[in-house]
Amino acid sequence: MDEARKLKIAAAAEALTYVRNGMRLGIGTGSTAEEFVRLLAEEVKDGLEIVGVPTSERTAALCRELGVPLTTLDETPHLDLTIDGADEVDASLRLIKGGGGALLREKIVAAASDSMIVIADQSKVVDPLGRFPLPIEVNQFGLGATLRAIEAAAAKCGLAGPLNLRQKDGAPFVTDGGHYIVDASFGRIPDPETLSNALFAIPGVVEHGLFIGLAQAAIIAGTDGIRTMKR
Ligand code: ABF
Repeated sequence: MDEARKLKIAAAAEALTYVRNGMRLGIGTGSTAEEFVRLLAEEVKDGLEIVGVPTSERTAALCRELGVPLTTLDETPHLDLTIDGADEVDASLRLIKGGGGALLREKIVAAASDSMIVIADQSKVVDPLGRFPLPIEVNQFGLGATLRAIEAAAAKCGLAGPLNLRQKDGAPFVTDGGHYIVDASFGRIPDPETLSNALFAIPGVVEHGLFIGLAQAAIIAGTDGIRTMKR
């Protein structure tokens, strides 16, 4: 097994220690979250009773395959804990998410949870955010106008950079919610709160990948062991 996967499994295993019998869980998306699902499924086989809300169709399919019981936010609107990966984490536990294309459901699920724990390897810890292009989920309607508005909003925050419409198999990538994703390479984002508010003011922006004030802890796996960052 390669070193990167070992670190993902180590972070996922530590996150599992926070899971208690009877919990309603938000279940994240991405390769680190998938390791968590695999470990969780083993515990379920051994008698752990939980229900989970998956943050993507991809995660839902893996949970079904491995026998992790699922529910929805309609049936279970209040969750105890969400465990999810991230593309970047800063020292204040502000995140960039959305590299896996599931940011809207991930944010809805995290916001419905009493707490959110991020699982990641050391390479995801940055200062400041912005090395990873910021995913912005946009309505398909009015794409050109929305791109122009994103540029203007970024400029007001002193930011600029290419906006790339995410592609898959030669066509625009479409999210589980039926939207497009624009990957914004702004570089360093010194004031994520101001950028977040500026993006939310654009009607065509459905959601963006800045997660601010949602994570209570981040379990970070490095070659020298595991550490837990807390707010
Ligand atoms: C999801 O998966 C995302 O929000 C993030 O984009 C990605 C992280 O994936 P991985 O764990 O594969 O690096 O959590």
